Amino acid sequence: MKKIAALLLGLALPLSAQVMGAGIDTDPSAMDRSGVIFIEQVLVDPNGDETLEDIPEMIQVINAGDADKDLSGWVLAISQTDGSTSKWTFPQGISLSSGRHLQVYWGTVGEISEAIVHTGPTNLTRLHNDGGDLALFNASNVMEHYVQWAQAGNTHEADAVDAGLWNIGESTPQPKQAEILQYNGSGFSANAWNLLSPQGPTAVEGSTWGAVKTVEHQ
Ligand SMILES: [Ca+2]
Repeated sequence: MKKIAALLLGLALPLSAQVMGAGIDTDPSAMDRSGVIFIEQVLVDPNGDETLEDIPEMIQVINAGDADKDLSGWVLAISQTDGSTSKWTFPQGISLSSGRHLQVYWGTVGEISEAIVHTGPTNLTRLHNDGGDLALFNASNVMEHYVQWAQAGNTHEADAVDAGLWNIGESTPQPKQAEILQYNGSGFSANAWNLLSPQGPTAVEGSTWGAVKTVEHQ
């Protein structure tokens, strides 16, 4: 847990919600996408017995935009092997400041702090160690970000491809125990993700969030 907590770079939970301008893009889904909230890190296979309530998987999101962002009603969803979805909704009133990070502890119990939210004692499916995916949707049910590891063809892949957030058939390597999938900001594909050892040096040196901001969605 301490190692996970040490990864936290900062966060705040202020008040306001500000919707980014839609611009002149003609794609309705892209118009509805904020384009500034990203899945930044995913701990798929934590040390210890992940079926226990005190051994969380972890999903970290970042606000790469210039304004605070209300995440009330946003959704994290993973595909299940039977084609269905297991999802968790961000609580009402949660907001992420510009440049800050929020860690979601998946499947564990705990108090909400400025840095961490726990999904609580739910029936959420754990992140599949052998291969799975994770999608982030905004409150309008528009996919904002996506990652797929170790195997392709998960339920959300097709929608992610349609949204310009993934390439069909791609997946990242399988994360080993305690390794973290880290988004490096270089577009929307498996190549935009590195595997980061919690004990090792960063694998994302040189990544720039500015590169993400300049990507034009389809
Ligand atoms: Ca897992």
